[in-house]
Amino acid sequence: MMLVRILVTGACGQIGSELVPLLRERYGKDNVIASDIVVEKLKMLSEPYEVINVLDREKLEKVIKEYDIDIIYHLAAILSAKGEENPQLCYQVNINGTYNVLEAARVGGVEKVIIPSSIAVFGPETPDNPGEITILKPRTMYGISKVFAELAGEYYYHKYGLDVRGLRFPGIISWKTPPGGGTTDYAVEVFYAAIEKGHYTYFVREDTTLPMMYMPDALKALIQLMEADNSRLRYRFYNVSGMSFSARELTEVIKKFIPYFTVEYKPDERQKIADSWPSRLDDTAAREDWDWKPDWDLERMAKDMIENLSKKLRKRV
Ligand code: AKB
Repeated sequence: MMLVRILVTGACGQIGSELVPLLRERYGKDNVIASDIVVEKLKMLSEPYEVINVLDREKLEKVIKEYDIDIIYHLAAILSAKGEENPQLCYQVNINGTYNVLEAARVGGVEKVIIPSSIAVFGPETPDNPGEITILKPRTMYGISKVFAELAGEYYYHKYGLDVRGLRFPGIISWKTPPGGGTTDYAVEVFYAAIEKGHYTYFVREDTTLPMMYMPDALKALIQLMEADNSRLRYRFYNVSGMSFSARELTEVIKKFIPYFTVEYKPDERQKIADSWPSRLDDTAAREDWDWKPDWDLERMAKDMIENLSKKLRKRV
């Protein structure tokens, strides 16, 4: 086990709420400091935690110094759909916030910063099944902010030797903490609705096909990339892929487990965002450079989601 002190921003979000307990198991409870803006939610993750708004660079610097932080997982972000409702807020949190984290890390002598990027860095001009080096012309503020995170991360790596790494995540499906404000949220919402009401109205067309990943694979990737030997890394930001499916295919799989489940498709403004993203992505580089391999496919993920969510919601299907 490495002896490190880790700070996690956005610790109460969909990924953070599962990553923090896993990191604490692996590196020791007291070595993983959870941070977020909502103290009530932080209490549920238990100590050590610190209330940090990533717009407050002084606080970031203070916490990094106080705990002698070696590694930061910078998860705090506004997702794509919420970012389109309020691009100004998205700019503030995702671009200024990321800049603050990188600067505080540089000044505080942090060794590594891990930042999730996203398929949102791609745009309509990106060819399908893109690799790492491709056209990055996103049409959302969220996508722009993730391109900023990638380029700024690379800049800090080459200019200051700060070891910034990241993953271009597809939509992440999980049952413990719901995502908030993403375009791919339908792939999580559908499970809640199937179990609670037996019916779901998608906000995308039935042929909408996007890359997705089950949370255990996302957590595995976040830890594996962080621990990877830097000399093997050709890129700072890697594509990772789990599975790709259309909304219709997702419905069909859920029906195998909940035969009475019915759906409607009523695309809204989020359709445009979904249409600007590739339907799958090439993660060959991650497989070659740090031995990435996803464990979950659509059918196993759906079965596991339904089993765990129906227990959580206390609803038999
Ligand atoms: C979103 O839909 O905004 C996120 C993402 C793909 O980054 N889930």
